[in-house]
Amino acid sequence: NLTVSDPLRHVDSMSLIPYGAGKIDHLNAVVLGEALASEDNDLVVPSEEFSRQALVPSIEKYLEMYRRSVEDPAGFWSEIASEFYWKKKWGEQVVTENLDVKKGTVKIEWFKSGVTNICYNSLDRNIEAGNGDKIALYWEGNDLGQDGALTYTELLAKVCQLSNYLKDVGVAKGDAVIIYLPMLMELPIAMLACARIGAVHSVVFAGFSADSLAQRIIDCKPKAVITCNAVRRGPKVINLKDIVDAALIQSSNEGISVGVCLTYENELVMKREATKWKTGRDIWWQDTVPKYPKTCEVEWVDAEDPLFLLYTSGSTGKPKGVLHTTGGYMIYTATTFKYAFDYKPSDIYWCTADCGWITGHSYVTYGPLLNGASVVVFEGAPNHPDSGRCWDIVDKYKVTIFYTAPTLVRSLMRDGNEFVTRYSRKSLRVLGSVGEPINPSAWRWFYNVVGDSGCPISDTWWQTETGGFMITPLPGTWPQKPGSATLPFFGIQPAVVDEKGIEIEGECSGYLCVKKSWPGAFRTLYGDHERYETTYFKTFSGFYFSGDGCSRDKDGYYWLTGRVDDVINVSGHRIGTAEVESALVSHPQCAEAAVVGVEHEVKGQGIYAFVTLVEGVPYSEELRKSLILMVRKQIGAFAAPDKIHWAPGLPKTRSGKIMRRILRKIASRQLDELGDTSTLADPGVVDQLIALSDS
Ligand code: 6R9
Repeated sequence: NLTVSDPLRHVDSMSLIPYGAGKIDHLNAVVLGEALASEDNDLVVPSEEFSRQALVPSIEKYLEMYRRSVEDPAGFWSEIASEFYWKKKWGEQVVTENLDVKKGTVKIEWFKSGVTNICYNSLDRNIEAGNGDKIALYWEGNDLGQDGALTYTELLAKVCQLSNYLKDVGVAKGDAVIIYLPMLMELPIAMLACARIGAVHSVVFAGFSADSLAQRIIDCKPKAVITCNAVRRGPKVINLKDIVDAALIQSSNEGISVGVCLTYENELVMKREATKWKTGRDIWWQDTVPKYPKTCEVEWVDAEDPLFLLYTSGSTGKPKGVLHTTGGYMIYTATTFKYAFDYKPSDIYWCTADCGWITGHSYVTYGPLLNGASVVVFEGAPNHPDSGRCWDIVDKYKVTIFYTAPTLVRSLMRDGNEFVTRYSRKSLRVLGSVGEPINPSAWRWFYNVVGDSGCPISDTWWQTETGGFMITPLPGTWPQKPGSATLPFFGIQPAVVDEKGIEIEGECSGYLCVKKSWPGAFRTLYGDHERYETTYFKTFSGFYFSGDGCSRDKDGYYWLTGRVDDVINVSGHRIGTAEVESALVSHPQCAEAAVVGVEHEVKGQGIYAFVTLVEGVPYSEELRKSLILMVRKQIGAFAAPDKIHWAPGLPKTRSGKIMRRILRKIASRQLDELGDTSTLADPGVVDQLIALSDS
C-alpha cells in the first residue's frame, strides 16, 4: 500500500527490501566488511553489525520517517527544529511556498517569525551542553608539522573578537562582507563572526582571479573584505593580497569603494613586510582583532533573514548570487549531516572541500558544528608532499568520516594503492563523495582500497542552490549500488520529467526536478528574483529544475548523469561555458569562441574551446597561450581550457545558432556520431574542423 508520497512507489516488487541487513540472498551482492566489491557485484549490502548501530537501522524505519516528512513536513521539521535554540518560536505557518510561476511569484519561507542565530546554535549551544572543551576545529597546514586546534570555547572566543571588530568598523545586520581566504581556521571563524552579528557573508574561493573577485564585490557591495597576505599551494606561493588590491581598484572604478580590508598575516608563508599596504583601508588582523573582548552579544535574526550569498556559475556569463536564509538552512544542514554520515559524537570528521564552495559552507562549517562535531580543516594540497597525504591526516587525527570529491578519488587511484595501504586508516567508518557522479570503478576503489571494504559510501547529490543533500545513501540503512546516489533524503520529492515537463513514473530517464520546497532551499538570486524564477522554475512549471539529467532504476534508485545545460563540471567545480567564452572573446585577436565539456580521466570533464580568430590573424602557439592566460586572468586558473581548437568557422544553423551538439562530438572524437549536418548554414566547416582536430 504505497502512497504517492512514497519514494519506492516506482518499484514494482519492492525488490530491495528482502536484501536488507543480514538477509542477503541476491547473487550479485556482497556484504559490507565481508568481501571486496567487484565488477560482478551490483549491490553492497550493509552488515548487520553496521545497521544495528546506525541512526536509521533499516529501510522500514527510513520509509516510516520519509513518509512522515512528506505527508506532514511542518510537523516533521518543527520537531527537529525544536532541538535547536530559538529566541522566539516560529509562527503558526511553518512553511509558506509557491513553486508554480503560473500562480504568482515564486516564494519559499520556513519557520518565518522564528528568531534565532546560527552561530549561537553552532557554538554557544554546544558549550552550554557541556562540550566547551571538545575540539571544534583541527587545522592541518600545507606542510607536514603545521597544525593547530581550537576547542568550542576557544573558537567562540575568536569568533566573538572578530564580531566585535566588525561591529566596531561599522558592519551591521544585513551588510555584506566578502571573505577571500584559504583554508585557515580564520575562514570558518570569519563566516561565524558574520553570522553572529547578522552580517551576510559571501565567501569567494581564493582561486578566483582579481576580475572575478571584483565582479562579486561590485554585485554585493560589501562593507568589508577579509583576506590574508599569501598562501602556499603545494610548492607555490600565491600573493592573495595583491589580487584583492587589484579587485578593489577595479571595483572602485565602478563606484564601489570598500572601506576596510582586514588582512590576516599568514606568517608561515610570507612576512608582512613583503605586503603592499594602503593605510587607512588595510588593517592587520593580528594587530587589532585580538584586542577585542572575547564575548559578543548575538544579533537575533528572523529565520528568513539572509545568512549568506554564494556566487555560482550558470549558463549565461554573469555568476548568480545564490541567497540562503538562516532558519531553514540551519535545520537542513544539521539534519542532513547527521543522517547521511550516521554521525555520532565520537566521530572525527574531515571534508576536503574548500569553504569557497557550498560544500565547505554546509559540510565543513555549519552542518558539523551544529552537531557539535570535531572537524578537520586542511589547508594544503592532497598530493603534497606526496599522494599519501590524505591517509597520513586520517591516521594523525583518527578521522572516522571522510568526505571528498570523485576527482580526488580518481587522481589518487591513478597514483597507486601503495600510497594508501602504507597507512592504517583503521579509524574510518563512513566515506562520502560529492561534486559529480562517481564512476563505478572509482567507487569500488574508494570502497575496497581506502575503506578496506568496510565503510559505506555516501554519494551525496545536491547543489549550491539546494543548501544540503537531496539524494543520498544513509549508511547502514539500505544496500548501495556503485555509482548511484540511491534514494531521496527526508522531505525531498524528486520528479523525473520529460522534455514537456510531464512527470514520468517508474523506471525511466529524464530531467531531475523537485516537487515542493525543503528547508535548505535557496530563496532567490541576489538582486534578480526574475532570473531565479526563469532559471529554476519556468523550464518545467510547478517544479524546481536542477539542471541535471538522471535515470531511475527498477529499485527506485537514482543515477545522476550530469548537467543538461551549458555548465561544465571540472573537478567538481561548476563552470559556465558562457563565462569561458566571454573571457576568450575579450582577447583582441579572438573573434568568436564556443566552449564544450569533454570527458577527462581525472577531472571528470575538461574544457575544450573552439576559437575563431579576427580576420588575418594567424594561429600560433603564442596566441594559444595568451588565450588561456585570458581565462586564467578573468576567472581563475581552475577554469583554464585544456584544449584550444582553432576553427576557421563554427558550425551554425541558418539562424546563426552554434550547434554545440556537433562541437561536442568533434571534441570527443566521436566522428561517426555527428548526426545530421545538413541544416547547417555551411556544412563544409565540419570537415574543416575535423581536419584541424590535431593541430
Ligand atoms: C554540492 C555541489 C552542483 C552540480 C549538480 C550536479 C553535480 C554534485 C553530485 C553531482 C552527481 C553527485 N553533482 N554532487 N552529480 N552525483 N553526488 O557540488 O554543488 O557546485 O553547486 O554543483 O554538481 O551536476 O548540479 P555545486
